[in-house]
Amino acid sequence: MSNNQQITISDEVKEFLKSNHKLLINGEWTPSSSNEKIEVFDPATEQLLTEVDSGNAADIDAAVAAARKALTGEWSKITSHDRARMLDRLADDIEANFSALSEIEVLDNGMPLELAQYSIAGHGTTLLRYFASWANKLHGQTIPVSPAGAINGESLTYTRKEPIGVVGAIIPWNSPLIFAILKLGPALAAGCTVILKPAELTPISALFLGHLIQKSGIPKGVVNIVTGYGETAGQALSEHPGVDKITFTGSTEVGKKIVEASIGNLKKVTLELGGKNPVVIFPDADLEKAIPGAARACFFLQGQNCMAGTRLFVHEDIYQVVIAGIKEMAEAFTIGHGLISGNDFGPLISKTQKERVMSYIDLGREEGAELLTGGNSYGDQGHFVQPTIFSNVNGDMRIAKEEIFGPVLCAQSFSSQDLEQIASEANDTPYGLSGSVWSQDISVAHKMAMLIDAGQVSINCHAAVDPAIPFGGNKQSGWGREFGAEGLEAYLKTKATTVIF
Ligand code: TAP
Repeated sequence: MSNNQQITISDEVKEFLKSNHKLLINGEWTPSSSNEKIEVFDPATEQLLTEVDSGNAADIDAAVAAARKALTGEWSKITSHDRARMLDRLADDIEANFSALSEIEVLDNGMPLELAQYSIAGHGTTLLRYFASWANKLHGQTIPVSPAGAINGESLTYTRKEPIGVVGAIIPWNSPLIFAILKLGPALAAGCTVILKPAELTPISALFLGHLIQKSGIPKGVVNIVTGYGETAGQALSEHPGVDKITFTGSTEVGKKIVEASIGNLKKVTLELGGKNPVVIFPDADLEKAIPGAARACFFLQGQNCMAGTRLFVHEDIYQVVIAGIKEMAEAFTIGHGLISGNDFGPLISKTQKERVMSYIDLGREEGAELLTGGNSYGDQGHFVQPTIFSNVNGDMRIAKEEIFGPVLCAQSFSSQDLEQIASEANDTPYGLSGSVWSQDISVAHKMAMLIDAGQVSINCHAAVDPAIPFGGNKQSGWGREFGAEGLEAYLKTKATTVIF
């Protein structure tokens, strides 16, 4: 079994990979003060792609100083219409570099090319334009009040929306470019300045974006990009007294460290964390849609997706049909390098991640779940793991509760008519990010959606994402919401002003 297929990398991307990648601080590409480098590998071939600078606490200091200065400098004087135009210009430039960015995302992360293209065009630039269109619509209210001290109640109170300040944005490796854009879009629309810390495993698209930001007209120091390790650069950013807010996407474990590190100056914190999301299929569901929907819900991005529907609950009357259909789809994926046309299932991000997923597969066998398909790594190079399905899983098993972040579906049947009982099983994890319900009965579907304890639930689809739909987790899946008006609000603070005449 070989996955040693020859790939072609465009000259433009080859040139970019060869360049000397530094940190973007105060509008200049600046070498890290440590002179240390991080090697970046293609997860499908394990070949070295490039090296980037490893930023440390001193570099974070410099980036925070630049962002603080920029916050009250030229950036604060720019009209909101011009802020919107700059974000639109950045979206234009992303579109103009669509091909190179898609290729970089595949090389860096391993996702199939079609998925990279879809995510950049369908989410990335759409997100940026969505938030650009908010930049000139941020306003407060006038409030009729009679505060103590007002003579005859003659007073006026109004509120202003002000940028929250300097934002530290720490992002994961599973959709690197989209997460960079998701943090930058609302922060810049709100008038904040940013220090972006990409994941050590996937820093390349953020650096490419840095070059586009330099051309967009956004003033120097407004966006700073510090590549580096979480324990050094990420920790320094979270602790820094000059940072007003941390917006973090990543694991629940690191999210808790961010909260602890932020206590010093009581930073505002937004957390988008892990998930272990239920997919509940009722006997009246349209199986033509539910079966492929459930397969994609789990195996999209090889399961390295916080919204992955990895816990499948199917009514016993249709359990065998649904499981057989998903198994057929899982076995039909073409595994291989994302740049080879036709491959629709890529590698996991790293050797560590592959070992972690394989250890959960071993655990599933030990816990007595029935392995229906997959269960092995794949090929002689790269971090590939076969799409894997466990049947007859029960809620006491660790594979049913813990986030695996890989292509492992844990399926179980239910016989109950009692929606509250089904929901209590579906909700029986520390997470509450996402979920889906499949039924033709609108009462059952909506009631079940209400009972699922998650930040967003989809009916007859899974993981419906749009820049306007609030997105975030309950329980240990996070704090706050991104996307939509709530996502923007997280980068604003309200000032109330009262005048007594
Ligand atoms: P993490 O290990 O949590 O890493 C996320 C980011 O935090 C990386 O940039 C990482 O740097 C940095 N980091 C690590 N330790 C840190 C520390 N002590 N202080 C500050 N920053 C630190 O997550 P991951 O493995 O990249 O991504 C997988 C996890 O992210 C999964 O749990 C998944 O569910 C979650 N995720 C959630 C969402 C949403 S929207 N809820 C979306 C995608 C992923 P390094 O790269 O150097 O480690």
